[in-house]
Amino acid sequence: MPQHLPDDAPERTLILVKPDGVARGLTGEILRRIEAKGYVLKGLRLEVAPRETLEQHYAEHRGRPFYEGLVSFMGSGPLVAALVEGERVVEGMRVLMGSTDPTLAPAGTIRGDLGRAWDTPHMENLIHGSDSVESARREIALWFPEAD
Ligand code: IDP
Ligand code: MG
Repeated sequence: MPQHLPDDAPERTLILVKPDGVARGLTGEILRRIEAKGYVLKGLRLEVAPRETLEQHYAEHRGRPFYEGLVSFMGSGPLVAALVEGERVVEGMRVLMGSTDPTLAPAGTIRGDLGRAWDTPHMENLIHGSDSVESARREIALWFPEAD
């Protein structure tokens, strides 16, 4: 939680509709599911992300075999960055998204219903969501510094 917000401020998470989601015209469907769940959009931006932002965003994956492909894919077209708020929204969004591999993500989830494997070394799975409150804090500072 940003320093100036009280401890009981609503939980927030950083969501990205990845370039595959935007290119496939699924931005509306993905945001619809987030809003239908009852979470609230507090920030929303369409952009081609600078490589430096993507390198910072995925710093934990540097050195992995899929890292270069992942970073270049994430910069290959516009993505949508969303600041999303709600009670237990970090873990709630992870459930709504489904597991990382879209082939194995359960039906009913964003990745399970809308994603599939393609012939790429990286995984195209439509959406990013912060994996912990701590990661959310770091990622919100990166993507929405004005809201931090
Ligand atoms: P997450 O997006 O479900 O949190 P992470 O493990 O944080 O998954 O990985 C970040 C992203 O890197 C994934 O969403 C996916 O696009 C890609 N990725 C993760 N693991 C692999 C892999 O083993 N092969 C290819 N791409 C991967
Ligand atoms: Mg992750």
